[in-house]
Amino acid sequence: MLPGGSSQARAAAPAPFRTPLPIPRVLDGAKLTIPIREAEVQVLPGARTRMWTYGGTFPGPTIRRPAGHRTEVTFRHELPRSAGELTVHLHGGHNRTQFDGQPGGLTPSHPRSFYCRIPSGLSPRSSGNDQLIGPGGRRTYVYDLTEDGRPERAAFQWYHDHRLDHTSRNIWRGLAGMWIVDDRLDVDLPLPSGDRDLALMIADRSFDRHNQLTDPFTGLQPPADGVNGHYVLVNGAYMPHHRVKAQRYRLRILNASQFRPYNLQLSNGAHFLQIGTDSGLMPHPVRRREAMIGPGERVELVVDFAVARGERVELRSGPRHGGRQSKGAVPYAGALMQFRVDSRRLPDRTKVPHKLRPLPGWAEHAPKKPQRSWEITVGGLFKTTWLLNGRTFNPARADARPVLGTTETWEIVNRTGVAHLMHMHLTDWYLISRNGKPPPPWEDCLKDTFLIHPNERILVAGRFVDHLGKFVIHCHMLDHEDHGLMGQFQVVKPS
Ligand SMILES: [Cu+2]
Repeated sequence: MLPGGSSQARAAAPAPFRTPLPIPRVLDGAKLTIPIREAEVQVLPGARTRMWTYGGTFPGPTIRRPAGHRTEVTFRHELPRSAGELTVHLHGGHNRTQFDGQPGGLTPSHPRSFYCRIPSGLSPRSSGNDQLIGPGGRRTYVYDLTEDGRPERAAFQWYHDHRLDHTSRNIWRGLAGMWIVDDRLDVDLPLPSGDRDLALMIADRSFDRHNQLTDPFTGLQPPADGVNGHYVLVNGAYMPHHRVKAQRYRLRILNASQFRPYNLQLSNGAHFLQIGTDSGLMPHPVRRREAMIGPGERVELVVDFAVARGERVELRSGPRHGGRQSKGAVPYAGALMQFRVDSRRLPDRTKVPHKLRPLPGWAEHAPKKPQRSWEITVGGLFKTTWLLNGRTFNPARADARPVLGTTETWEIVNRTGVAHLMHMHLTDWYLISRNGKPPPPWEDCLKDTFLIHPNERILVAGRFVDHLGKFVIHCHMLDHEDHGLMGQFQVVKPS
């Protein structure tokens, strides 16, 4: 049986491009409260889908804030008790450890971990359980949106659940939303803005014939534990359409899927300019015809619809031209959504400057030799798990101790037959090399999530500033992260 519950009666495929693209409401206040609650969400035509939501919608509200402006978000856990404890991670943020959405450990409602060897009897502090949100409870996360004492880089980030063993299930049920950080440099560039700045969350899901989400998570075991949904949704709708003017648009695109990568292309074969990655603007735009994003990754593209006046253009995902097609890195093939381009000719005062945001000095001067190595394997006799340096996740253990104020270069090696997407919390990372070769221009910049093919070895550098404490490093294929592929580093004071 294919993951995704193909043994169950499946929802019939709706006609494509009927539904208008949903635009999640934008919250821009300094103090926000978001209930985490069940809601009936119109995903497919017909019956609504019962989901777990941030604030009643899927995706949750988009939070948009200026860099350097302290932001407090109170999440209230109003889901049924059976959901257990929750935790919220702002992916891409330079968060303090206590506001980073730690996965936590074992609790009375989650007394055993099937895949992770977690000692019993850990204190609430060492397990991170003191930072979880219990049913009926609430927690206020404080985000400074700063890095090294200054406003952080503008970037397209997202927030989602990160609970031990249940991240994949919790996000599948709906716990994901987008987050945009703006800053002066980005806002002052003559890039498309306002309703020509579109944030798109791509996520696949499977539904039964009553339009309810399937539960594809039982019985999955590494290395065959990647869940693919039958329907690819954009902002929570199946193959929506969006009316655009014949002008340039900035598309911020997030892959919030469990396992599936998308190789983004336009159906008219047009080029676009990639201007950003996970970590915001790149040093220079890169002209491309396709851009691959795996789970957790983001790209920002400027598409000029003036060349397609009066036409319909699909954003689609298709085969890669070049690049490896390893297991886990084979992109979805098909349309994602449709743009209906207005036929009127319009002036366009936007442009994409050749210089966007320079690389920070630390990235160019990072050590070329790795101080730390992380090796991904799969193992086990009776039950297989993913392993990072031979071990599964234990919230009380940290496997690296970078010193505050330093830059470290890390090696990550994939010794499995499946591609992985490694994500390191706390800071932005600079990709130095893949298998000893310098990266292509669209990876020669800062990012926070990295595709690593089987038998590939990457070198990445990160700078540890502002925050002491424990942070996780894990695969962003959500079932992999739930099934052992997660470790921790602890930022320590200089001795
Ligand atoms: Cu993985």
